[in-house]
Amino acid sequence: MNDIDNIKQKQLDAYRVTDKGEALTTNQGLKVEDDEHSLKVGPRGPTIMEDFHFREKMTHFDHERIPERVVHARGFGAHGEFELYESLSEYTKAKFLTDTSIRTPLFVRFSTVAGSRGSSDTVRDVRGFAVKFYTEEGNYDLVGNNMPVFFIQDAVKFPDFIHAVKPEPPNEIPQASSAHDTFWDFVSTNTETAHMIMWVMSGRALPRSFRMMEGFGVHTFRFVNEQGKSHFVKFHWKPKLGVHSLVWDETQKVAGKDPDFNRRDLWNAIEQGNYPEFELGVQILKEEDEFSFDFDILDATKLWPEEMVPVRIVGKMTLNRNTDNFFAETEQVAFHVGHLVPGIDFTNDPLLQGRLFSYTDTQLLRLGGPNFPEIPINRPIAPVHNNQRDGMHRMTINQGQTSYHKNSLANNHPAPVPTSEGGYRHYEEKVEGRKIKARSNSFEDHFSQASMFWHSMSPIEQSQIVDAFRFELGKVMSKELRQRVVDVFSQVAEDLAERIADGIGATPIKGIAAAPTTISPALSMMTKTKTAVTRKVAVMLGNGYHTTEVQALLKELTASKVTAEIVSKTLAPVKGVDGTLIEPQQSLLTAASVLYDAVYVCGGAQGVDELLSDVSSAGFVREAFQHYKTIAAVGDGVRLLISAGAVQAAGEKAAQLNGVLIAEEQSADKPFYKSFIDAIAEHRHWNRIIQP
Ligand code: HDD
Repeated sequence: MNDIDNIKQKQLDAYRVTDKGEALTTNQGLKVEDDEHSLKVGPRGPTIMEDFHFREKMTHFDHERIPERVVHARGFGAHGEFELYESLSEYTKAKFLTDTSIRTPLFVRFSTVAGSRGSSDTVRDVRGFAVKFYTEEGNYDLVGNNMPVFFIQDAVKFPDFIHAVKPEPPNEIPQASSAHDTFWDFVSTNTETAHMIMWVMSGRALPRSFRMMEGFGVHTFRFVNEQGKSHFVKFHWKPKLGVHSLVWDETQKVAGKDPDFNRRDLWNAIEQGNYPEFELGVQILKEEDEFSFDFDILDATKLWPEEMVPVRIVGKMTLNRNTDNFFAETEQVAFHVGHLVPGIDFTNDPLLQGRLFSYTDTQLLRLGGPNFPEIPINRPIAPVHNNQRDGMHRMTINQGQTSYHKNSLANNHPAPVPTSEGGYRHYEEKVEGRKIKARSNSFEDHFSQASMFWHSMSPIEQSQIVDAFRFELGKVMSKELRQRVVDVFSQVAEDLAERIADGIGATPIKGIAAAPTTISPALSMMTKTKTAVTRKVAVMLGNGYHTTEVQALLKELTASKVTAEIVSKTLAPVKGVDGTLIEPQQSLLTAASVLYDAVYVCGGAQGVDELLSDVSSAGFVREAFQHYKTIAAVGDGVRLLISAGAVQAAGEKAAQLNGVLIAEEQSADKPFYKSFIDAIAEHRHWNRIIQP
């Protein structure tokens, strides 16, 4: 479907305004003559209140900010659409999941959780993955994360958990980081966090790109079909580009070099027409199987191993349009886990139930009153008619005398609709019990799935997890607290606890670790799709570069949808051997290898000397090497690799095994470029530096 045909885009068109070629006016439409000076008594005299343009402009400015989200403050949105591969009518009557001819418009907002609005993109954190489907039956919001489990089991603990992870009260330090005492204090005193902590200490918390992370609805939801039969369901998003992470050292450097790294990546991909795609997957369970597992399916700290309950791929989301205005769309969008359509319902997961209160409540404050569903980005494409009236910022001009139900003056309209005609009816689950402040015993096992996660990781992923614990706990001031955390994770896996303890001067407890429930290869990022598509290469060159080599390289990269940027010593045009000029996009000053997936050093003695004359060129390559990235060099370019320590003068061959490719000038040909692109597809060459 073309963007123009998209019904939500048409609706938004009614609100889109361009100022191109227009006269400057006040909010009353009055044309403004002077926007340079306030009205004064003489050029050096006092300003006069009569200056309505000044007052209006200043007042609006003074009120331009709204409260940031209490969590997920930093986010980035995009428009897209959803197509269904196969009907799920056996399980649900939701129209957008049963009619394969429908393309459902949607809006996505990715986010970090702990940081403020202006914090950096690449911090260690969970990523929010919220999707608003504008379906014909009303808005359906799938408000998930990039991890399939959560820190706590009951929503009443959410404010405590967030207080613990947010910066500490005396000084609001540290920003956007869990590496501090209160967070780890919470973890050590609330052991239900153990499984989620394993995810947060892994590369899943450092996504290379929003386009390369999975999404999860986390809770167990309910599908209800036309016959009223119910199944349990978990939702998954699977990125077409695979699941890939940055390495820790890289994330910290990127945070300084480009705090908007993930935002920019998504924006550019969409601008370039490389539309990110995520497939929707569902895990479905019969109601009868509710108690067939050694965990409780209502416990949000547990996942359903994909090897036990396969993920069925049923459709695809494509993100194909950037926002026109960040504030109007991304900042004002309001998701709610309780926005459902017929065919989808809740379960009694106590985390989910509690979320149902929080979202509207917080949005009333953030968006200034009860009428935020009327903000263009939040409006459903389905018609809205009810007896809700008035309040701050009401946009709709409701006509007619009645605003109540039941009425006789308006023939009892707007009228409720029977379920056979689309009226939402809650699933009639039978529930019995005493009112009690308690948690089911079936939620008591906090460690088996944490252990499963640990034992399902590859050795490199395990090392990264250990390093993450060592870093985070290394920032914890209280020694006692560090030890308490080691005590807790001694219950997850003995080798994990030992390795953490080794790094922070603590002592593991032996013999108390949980046996993993199962091993789930699907949890490892190493098992995911690999492709070079949309990866970014720094092509380093200087004057005297070989024109044919660079042209052939760029052609091959473009053909494989790999993005390239020319990096030179300065931004001045660079001359090739045959006099061809090329404009570098970046200089050694503006670029850094952490912003690229791979580095290619072109041949040509003069150009390489020029690069080498700037000491940062060797650092550029060295950093790419340390971050396991693909590096290639041709002819004299190899000298730069040697000075970076990426190859030894005599050890060139061995290095080739580890994603470092070198070639003589005459053999820089199509097969060489292909090997380079294949190596980029590997994402990283983890075997380059063997970690303990
Ligand atoms: Fe939440 C925002 C995801 C538990 C309370 N949450 C928020 C967003 C996402 C999630 C993606 C950002 C939406 C956006 O981009 O605007 N939250 C989750 C997931 C959870 C979860 C996957 C567990 C499975 N959340 C959770 C609990 C509570 C909240 C238990 C409270 C009881 N969440 C909120 C909130 C936020 C929010 C305070 C902040 C801003 C907003 O809602 O609109 O209401």
